[in-house]
Amino acid sequence: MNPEQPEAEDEEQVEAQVEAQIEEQDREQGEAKGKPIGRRVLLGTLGLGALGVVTAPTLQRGLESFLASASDKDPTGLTGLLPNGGGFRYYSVASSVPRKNATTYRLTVDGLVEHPRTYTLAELRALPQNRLVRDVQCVTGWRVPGTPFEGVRLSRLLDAAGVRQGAGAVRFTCFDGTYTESLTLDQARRADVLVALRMQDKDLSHAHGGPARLYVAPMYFYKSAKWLSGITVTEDVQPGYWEERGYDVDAWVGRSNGRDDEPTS
Ligand SMILES: Nc1nc2c(c(=O)[nH]1)N[C@H]1C(S)=C(S)[C@@H](COP(=O)(O)O)O[C@H]1N2
Ligand SMILES: [Mo]
Repeated sequence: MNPEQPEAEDEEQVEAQVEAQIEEQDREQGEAKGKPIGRRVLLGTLGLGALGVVTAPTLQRGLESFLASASDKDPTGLTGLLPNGGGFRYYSVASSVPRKNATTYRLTVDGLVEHPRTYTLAELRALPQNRLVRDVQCVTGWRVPGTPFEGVRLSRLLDAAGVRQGAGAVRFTCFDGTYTESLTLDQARRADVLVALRMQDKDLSHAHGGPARLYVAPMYFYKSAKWLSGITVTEDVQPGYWEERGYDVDAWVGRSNGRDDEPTS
C-alpha cells in the first residue's frame, strides 16, 4: 500500500486499516499469535481528511529513524512531522501493548481506601454509565470537536472504595507497563472525569486505549491515560509520565502549558 495514497473513507475503515497493518507487521516480525503488539508509538490520524498519513509511521523500515528525528521536535508524539487532518492521532509511549478483552481485562482500585477491589469489564459495564460530548485537545495542538465518551464516573469508583482520611490524590497506571497519570482528589471527583469504556459511540478500540481509559474532559488529552489498569488513592500527587518530562500537572485546557486554547469542559 502506498502511504501517500489515502484509501479509507471513514474512521472505521482507517482503524481497520491500522489494525491490519499492525497484524501484517507482527507477521513480518514472526511474532507468535497473542504476543504483545509493537510499534504503537503513533499509528495514524483518524478521520476528517489526511487519512493517508495513517500508514507512514507504521512502515517497518525507517521507523526507528523516524521516531528519533521526531522526538527532537515533539515529545508527545511526532505531530510536527505529519499533516494535521484535524482527526485523532494514536499515541503510545510503550513500544508494545498487550491486548486485553472482556475476559482478561481488570481494573484495580487500591491505596488509601477502605475497600480495595478489582473490577472486570462486565462489572464496570453494569455500573451506571455517563456520556459526555466535548472537544478533545492535545497539548501539541490538535483538537477534535464534539467527541462522545461514555463510561463510569471516577467519583463513583472512589466512593465505592471509600477514600480514607488523609488521601489527597489519585494515581493511574496502565497495562502498557509504562504510562502513568495523576489527579488531585478534587479533580478526580469532578463529574466530567470518567473511566471511559466507549468513545464515538463504540466500545473503545485497542488503539484508543481500550477496553478502558481515563477521560479527563477539562484537561489536555495526555491526562486521559489509555489502557487503564490501576487507580491508586495516594496522599499527594505524583507527576505522571509526561509531567516528569515537563508538562503541567494541572493540565486545564487553555490555562496550562503556556497555551490559550478554548476550554473543553
Ligand atoms: N497509556 C497511555 N495513555 C496515553 C498516552 C500514551 O502514550 N500512553 N498518550 C496520551 C496523549 S499525549 C494523548 S494526546 C492521548 C492520545 O489518545 P489517542 O491515542 O486515543 O488519540 O492519549 C494520552 N494517554
Ligand atoms: Mo497528547
